[in-house]
Amino acid sequence: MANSYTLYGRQGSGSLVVQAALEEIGAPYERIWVAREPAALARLRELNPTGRVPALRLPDGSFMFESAAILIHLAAAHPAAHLAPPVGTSAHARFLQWVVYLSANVYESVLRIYYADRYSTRGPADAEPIAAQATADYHAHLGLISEALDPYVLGAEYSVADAYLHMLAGWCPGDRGQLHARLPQLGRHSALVAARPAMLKVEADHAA
Ligand SMILES: N[C@@H](CCC(=O)N[C@@H](CS)C(=O)NCC(=O)O)C(=O)O
Repeated sequence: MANSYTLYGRQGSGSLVVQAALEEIGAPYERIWVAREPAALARLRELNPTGRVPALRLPDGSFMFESAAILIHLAAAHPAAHLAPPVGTSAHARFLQWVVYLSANVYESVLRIYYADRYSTRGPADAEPIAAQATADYHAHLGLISEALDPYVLGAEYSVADAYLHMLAGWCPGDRGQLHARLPQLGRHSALVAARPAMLKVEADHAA
């Protein structure tokens, strides 16, 4: 589709938050699920050399990857959607802080949990302790950002950082109820974000 976005993703992957942002914006977009076959991965690498999702084709035909960068770009490109505070304000500085925090810490630890065998030259032999440390890190990172919730990451105003946190906290290994019992403000946050029409639509698409 010319003049619209094309989102490359997979069900249950980090493309969920980008899709939620596109829905909030109301921008036309095509959503493509990338298969795991070698040919599909080779095609993905032509667009995104990391071979990962999400990747986004912009309306001018260029491509970008890295979920945090995509979210920051979409919020800046569509200010009327109010997905971030105005650029240059101290509220925007805090927005950048938390989006980068989520990417560099929460997303990073969740990848160590689910791809633990990639983090040692011994492969699966070390996966168990690597995943255990990653799980501890993930909970510590979620605990830190939960301290900021009031009820959203930036206070009273929703931003796309909230959708990012909601997605990443939803990937909690084990019982999410226990996570929310330990971090009740995170449980309240999750309920608020999950009830947004854009998130309801996109979570249903990812669960279908
Ligand atoms: N730093 C990247 C991480 C993307 C990433 O690792 N995505 C996962 C899915 S959530 C993926 O593509 N995994 C497939 C693989 O690594 O083989 C981002 O934030 O976009």
